[in-house]
Amino acid sequence: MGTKELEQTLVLIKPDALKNSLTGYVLSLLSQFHTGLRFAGAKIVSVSMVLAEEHYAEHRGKVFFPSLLDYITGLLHYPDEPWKRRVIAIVYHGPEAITKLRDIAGPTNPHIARETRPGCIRALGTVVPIKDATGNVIGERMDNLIHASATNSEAEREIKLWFKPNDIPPLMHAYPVEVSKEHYYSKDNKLYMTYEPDSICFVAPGDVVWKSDLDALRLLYQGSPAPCSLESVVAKYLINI
Ligand code: 3AN
Repeated sequence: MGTKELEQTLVLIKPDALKNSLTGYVLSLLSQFHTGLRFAGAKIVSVSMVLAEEHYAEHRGKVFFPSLLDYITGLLHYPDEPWKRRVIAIVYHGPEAITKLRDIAGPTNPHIARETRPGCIRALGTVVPIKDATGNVIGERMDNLIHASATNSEAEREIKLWFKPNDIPPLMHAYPVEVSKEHYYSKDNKLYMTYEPDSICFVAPGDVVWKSDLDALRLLYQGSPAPCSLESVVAKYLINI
């Protein structure tokens, strides 16, 4: 898979869309009738800081990064109601899924979306000033309702970050999987293959795992450089735990 005909893409319906009750509207714009795309996976996610940081890793260090994390984890829209802090994560599958979803989402900045693409989803978003501790405006945050993967490689990284293979019907798997023969445990961001007190077992023998994750775990366990971090592998196993 990964060809234009059988692409997959990750969509996140973000906390501002949930708060403004736009979920149904967004889902109907993305329906098979309108896009020709099918659901491959869907889940309601309470986004942890680790998952947020991994998802937005490319923006680490930027002035808007802390605010972006507070936004995607739902802290900003539901400061006093933690149970409402959710994101709807969906994998869409079908021809030119990435381009179609980016097109319906529209430009990143809602102001630009309104000027250049009225009718796109992000035209309904807002831009919020980011202030420092003394109240000076130091940047802006874009509350743009929806995330859609930008490229094929981003889609692969993001789908594997948010979804386990078992969250997606086997016949719709876009990436190779492997059955683990080993246990893998995590504690304080360290990897173990035998139980340590207070560690979490995130992969057990018989579990179906993305092959690239198992390859990364083997390298990380040997202390070798791996193409992704331990956090990015573990994050999906800790979703909603
Ligand atoms: P997109 O979501 O359109 O792919 P990315 O991946 O560059 O855009 O950015 C991810 C998110 O980070 C955006 N959805 C937006 O919320 C935020 N963001 C990106 N660039 C900026 C910026 N220059 N100022 C503030 N927030 C930004």
